[in-house]
Amino acid sequence: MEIRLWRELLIPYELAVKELVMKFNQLKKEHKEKDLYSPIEQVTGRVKSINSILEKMQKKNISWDELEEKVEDIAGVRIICQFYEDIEKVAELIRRRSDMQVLEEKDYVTHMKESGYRSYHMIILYATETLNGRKEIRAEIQIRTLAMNFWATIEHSLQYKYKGNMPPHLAKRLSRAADSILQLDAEMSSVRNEVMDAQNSMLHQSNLVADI
Ligand code: 0O2
Repeated sequence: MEIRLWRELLIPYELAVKELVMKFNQLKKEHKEKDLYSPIEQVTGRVKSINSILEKMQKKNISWDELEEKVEDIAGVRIICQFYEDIEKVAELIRRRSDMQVLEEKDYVTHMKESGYRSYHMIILYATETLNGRKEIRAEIQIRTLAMNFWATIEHSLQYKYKGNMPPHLAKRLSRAADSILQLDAEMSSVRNEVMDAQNSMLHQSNLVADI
């Protein structure tokens, strides 16, 4: 496909990523303004590169007609949480929204992938409005803890380096590291209430200073 046509195709996806990142950051801000603990710590987004889209189409035998239905992560948003329990809170916030419709949920948090990957994925339908009018697109939202994100980032770089042929000794180490991440999240959860109290009182104080 010509580059001009790719650009045209990707316009609503670029818009969706920008809007979704802005909306989730706004949710984080709203929690803070109301002196509430925010289950959202950080939000990032990206539009999948053309090369990556082509690779996925090849790997999964996806035709051009099926592209927008079957490559569900052309628009991708990642929501990072501090604690394990926050993941479900964020998922529930998304389920209750009227501006996005959840099509599918993939729970790799309780059902870890063989690699050791943990994350909660939601595929949503999201309406965009461009010069060409209204278009509903699919987007993938990945929700994970800071610790899960640490693991996934390192593993992703290694996957990239070894192009899917990860040496077994490395895969084993990563699998052990994934167990440690699980333990770390559990330990952190046990101090969650203390941390939430501390953050709420810090927020309250900074809001008081801002009011002066
Ligand atoms: P990117 O943009 O480089 O992150 P797939 O397993 O990818 O063929 P599917 O069914 O399309 O299949 O999606 P899945 O498994 O729900 O999730 C796809 C995305 O989740 C990946 O996107 C990664 O971002 C992330 N992911 C899934 N498994 C792993 C894993 O083992 N390690 C890491 N680090 N991330 C994973 P892409 O396509 O890889 O693209």
